Amino acid sequence: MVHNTPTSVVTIERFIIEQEQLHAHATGDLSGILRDLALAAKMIASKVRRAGLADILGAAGTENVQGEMQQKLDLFAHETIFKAMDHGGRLCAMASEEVEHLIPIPEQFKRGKYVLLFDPLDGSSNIDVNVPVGTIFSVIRRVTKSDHNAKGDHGTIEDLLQPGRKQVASGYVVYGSSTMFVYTTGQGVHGFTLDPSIGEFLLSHPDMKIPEHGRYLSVNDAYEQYWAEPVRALMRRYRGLDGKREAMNVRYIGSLVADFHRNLLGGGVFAYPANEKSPHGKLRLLYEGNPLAFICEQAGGAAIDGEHRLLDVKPTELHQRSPLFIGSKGDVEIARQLFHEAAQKGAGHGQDVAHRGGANGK
Ligand code: P6P
Repeated sequence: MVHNTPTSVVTIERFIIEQEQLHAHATGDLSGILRDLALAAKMIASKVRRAGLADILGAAGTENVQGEMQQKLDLFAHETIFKAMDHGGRLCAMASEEVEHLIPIPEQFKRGKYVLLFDPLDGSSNIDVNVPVGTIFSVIRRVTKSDHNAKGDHGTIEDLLQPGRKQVASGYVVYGSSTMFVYTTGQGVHGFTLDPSIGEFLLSHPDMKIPEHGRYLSVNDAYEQYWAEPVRALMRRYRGLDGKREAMNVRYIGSLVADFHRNLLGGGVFAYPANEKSPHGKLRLLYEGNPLAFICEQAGGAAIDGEHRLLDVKPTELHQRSPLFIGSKGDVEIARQLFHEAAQKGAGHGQDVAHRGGANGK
């Protein structure tokens, strides 16, 4: 007997089209960007999967091959995304963790109404120990006008330096035990798992939500000696040492996308505070913090740089760093309140640097 059950197989292409149809005025440009990013993700995944083989093959010259391979992988991921995105006529500029300045759309291609900012392969130093790595991306509508050129005018740094709340889409790819593509366009967060046997991302995690309070604390406490006292107090709270919260399990693998993804599913907080050695924190606002913050808020979580919502920070530099506390809303709120109380008492907490200006790419 044939069971005419509806196909449970929803590819990312089908899902993107169905989401687009929810918006009467959608032109299909944003859908095209997401589809092209999914293609780039598949190409990067196939290379990342074989990185280990290069290590084995390069056993004689492990260091050289591995070093070149890592560099190649970072640059391969950058080139793959650039070449997947430069000709679609939907972008007017790009920015990448791998490139110091704004990346223009090549002259021969039409320019469009969006900008793309991305970290092509975050955590690539983890590849040689087989720890999951990730790609992170952010899409924002241009603010500069474009009607002086048949192909559309080039985007400017002004189009890139917008607060995270202006994002129209963001997402990440985690190259882990499976490859997942997770994104939002402001209508919830949806996760797709790559089925290598057919080369398609299939909907596996519709409408992802992060628990209000979480199990996991992800922080590198090797920096404890460099943290301001309020940060130390916060970590004592998360560890249940002040009796005001049940202790969280510490899970930290030093790969932002992998740590964030686990906390999105299981609940918890990822924290990379500013410290004496990194007074602006380590993570980049525009193509690491902001895209994950958009995802997190859409999943019911929160993201701050200290006392303030991360998505409200007005960027001043393309590669500026920001402190980051991101995850379960209730747990991030603990951090915000604690920093606010410290600020009220006049005790420095060293976070919120971007709000005081002077945040720089250094
Ligand atoms: P630390 C990887 O190098 C990375 O950029 C992120 O993926 C990760 O969260 C962070 O740095 C780890 O930094 O200082 O704890 O080694």
